[in-house]
Amino acid sequence: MATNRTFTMIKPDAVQNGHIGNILAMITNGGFKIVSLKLTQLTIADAQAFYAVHAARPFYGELVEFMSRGPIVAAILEKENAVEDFRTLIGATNPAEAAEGTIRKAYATSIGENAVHGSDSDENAAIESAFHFAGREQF
Ligand code: RTP
Ligand code: MG
Repeated sequence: MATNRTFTMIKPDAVQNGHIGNILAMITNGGFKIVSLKLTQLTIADAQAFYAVHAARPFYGELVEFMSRGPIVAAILEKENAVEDFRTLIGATNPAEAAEGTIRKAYATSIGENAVHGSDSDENAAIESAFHFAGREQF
């Protein structure tokens, strides 16, 4: 499998709860190289656009409010089989179903406030990376 990239956010709950350092450690210990990294905050319009695929879902309004309520960490990660391996490292959307050793098992507090995002395809990883990082910020 060729080395490729995925995109992640440490969500406002995990930033607010002081977990940035521990989550970045789990990411690098999991074999991912950080190739872009920033602390930033989504506006409501940013969060609406980022999660537009979920616009018809009942939790959309809550999700947009949550994702824009405080700072996040955005990062681009590189590893062989990055998208799939990172989804494994973060664990199930609902922390009650997340496996031991996953980031969500350790740091998510609910299905909505679940500590981290991971892209679900190579195509979305590229779109989401471009949403957050200019070309000169991608190393
Ligand atoms: P993400 O996109 O953030 O990595 O999460 P995911 O793929 O595991 O889950 P997805 O279905 O894409 O949902 C996006 C985010 O919406 C919130 N959510 N809330 N209240 C609910 O039932 C509910 N379901 C989903 C979560 O923050 C989820 O990560
Ligand atoms: Mg998703």
